[in-house]
Amino acid sequence: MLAGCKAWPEEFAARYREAGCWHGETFGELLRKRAAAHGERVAVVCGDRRISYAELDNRVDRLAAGFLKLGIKAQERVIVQLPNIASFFDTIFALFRIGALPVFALPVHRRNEIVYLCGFSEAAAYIIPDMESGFDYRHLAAQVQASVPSLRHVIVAGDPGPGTFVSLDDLYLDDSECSSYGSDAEGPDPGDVAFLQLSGGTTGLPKLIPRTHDDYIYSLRMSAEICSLDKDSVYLAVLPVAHNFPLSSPGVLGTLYAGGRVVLARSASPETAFPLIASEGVTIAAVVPPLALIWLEAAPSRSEDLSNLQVLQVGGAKFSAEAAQRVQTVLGCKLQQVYGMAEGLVNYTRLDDPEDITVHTQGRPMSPYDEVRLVDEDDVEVAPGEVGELLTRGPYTIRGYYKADKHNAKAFTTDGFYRTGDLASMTPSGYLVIQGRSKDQINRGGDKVAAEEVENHLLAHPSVHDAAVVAMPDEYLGERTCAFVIVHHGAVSGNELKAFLRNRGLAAYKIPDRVEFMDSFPHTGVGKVSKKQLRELAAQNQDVRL
Ligand code: J2J
Repeated sequence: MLAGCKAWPEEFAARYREAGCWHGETFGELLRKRAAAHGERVAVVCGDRRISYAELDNRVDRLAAGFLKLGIKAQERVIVQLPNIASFFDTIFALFRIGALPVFALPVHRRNEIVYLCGFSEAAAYIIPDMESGFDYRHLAAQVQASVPSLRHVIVAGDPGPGTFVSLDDLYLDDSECSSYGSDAEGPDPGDVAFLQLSGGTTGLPKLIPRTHDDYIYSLRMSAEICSLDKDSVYLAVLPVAHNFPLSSPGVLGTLYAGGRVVLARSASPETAFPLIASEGVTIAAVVPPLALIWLEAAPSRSEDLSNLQVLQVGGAKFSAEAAQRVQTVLGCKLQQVYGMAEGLVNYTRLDDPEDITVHTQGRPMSPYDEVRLVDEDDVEVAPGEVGELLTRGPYTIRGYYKADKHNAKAFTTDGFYRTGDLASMTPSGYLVIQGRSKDQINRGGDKVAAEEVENHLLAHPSVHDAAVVAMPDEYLGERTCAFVIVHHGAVSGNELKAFLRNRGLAAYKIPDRVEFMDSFPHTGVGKVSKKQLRELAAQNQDVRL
């Protein structure tokens, strides 16, 4: 396994293989088989382009050969920061095929995140679009390259500009040239890491999640089965496809696993998504709760025919029961709640569950081999029905973050359970209800913000003596961030602090929505900053000066 990654202990690996979870297949082989089975059927729709399975497989071979020719080697890390465009699939499958490892960045990430990802993963290349949503990623890449000299290549999907950046389009070799780079010759092992996914994070620096071909393909197979995907399924990707939910639950990869069709949307707005649902006959789509609210509000006044849509998946953050019960009547489709995490465990309400379960629970584990425990602060199992922290291990849940031994000792139990930091209870029939969170994170409508990361950036400001970042309730996003700040000298305004964070290259969703100044922080009995009290203060919309 890749250095810096923790494999499953052999007895577990043997169990997962014997049980048939891990089939010993790689992503490269998977695509090859789907191309053989579905040849001319459309795999990906991107704007006016319709790409068949055979074409995708061929493009992937040609790009894989191009990556090899450029000098990208097996196990090398490549930061992939692409929006919902067809090149995303060529790129990741080509990297999978040569055993190079995509590191999935989100389009919203900026200099701070990307410099860290490139440096920490010692990336060989960084792949970007030219422009997207008015933002020029080539400017970002130039800054990144200046900070991370070891980065060998910046590859641009689109116009690479005048400098040294490489055009992705130019990397596709001709069929005749491909054989000399024999991308299939030494494919990766199914037990190897296939890519690194980004964790929502609870610490000062984001963590990387190593997922193997075996474990991820198992999660796709189970997801596709639970969501009844087949070759007639049409999945609409409105969330950024690099995120674990639209990537794999069952997402775009689960859809390709099932031989279905992926329709890529550049925007999640009803104005973009609804016409696509109508014209492409979309059968399933996945959204985060704030987006579900927007779709629910827009639907009654829109004229598109949404009747093909059978399932709307909602996940990433808690969906209110009030909104959940409107999905079927307003959108005319089944609601499926999805509670998952890039570290592994994914829970689904099942398509034949009664409304009471789909509205009031966040589903149950997708695999019979998922182990789930709800424990108190001493790691003792709570009584049935009580709330506890959810611990989990299983055939597609990692045993450790990449190069993070110290953090792993805290984030995993000694017997390999991942501490999710989520507080949940379980119904008698085994469904989970998310009740809150023990981790120091803000869930901004599905976008996860690690409080410590933002606090560290605030502390870098010369006027800031101390900072504490907490969640405050929000009608649409569920939560927004509130930063409490103690200033030690000089005057600084909330807007100046926000601008300071933006200038440090922090992604926009991490910039606090509100900044409040205080003279001192409330403390707990043991002298720690009481985030509980700060959350209560933030929830009251009043002058919080103490
Ligand atoms: C409450 N909190 C939820 C839900 C995730 C499928 C779906 C989502 C993710 C994801 C994913 C929640 N209700 N329905 O990777 O494959 C919060 C929890 C969890 C964290 C994980 C998937 N669904 N959450 O959101 O890695 O706190 O993955 O631990 O981004 O989101 O975040 P992330």
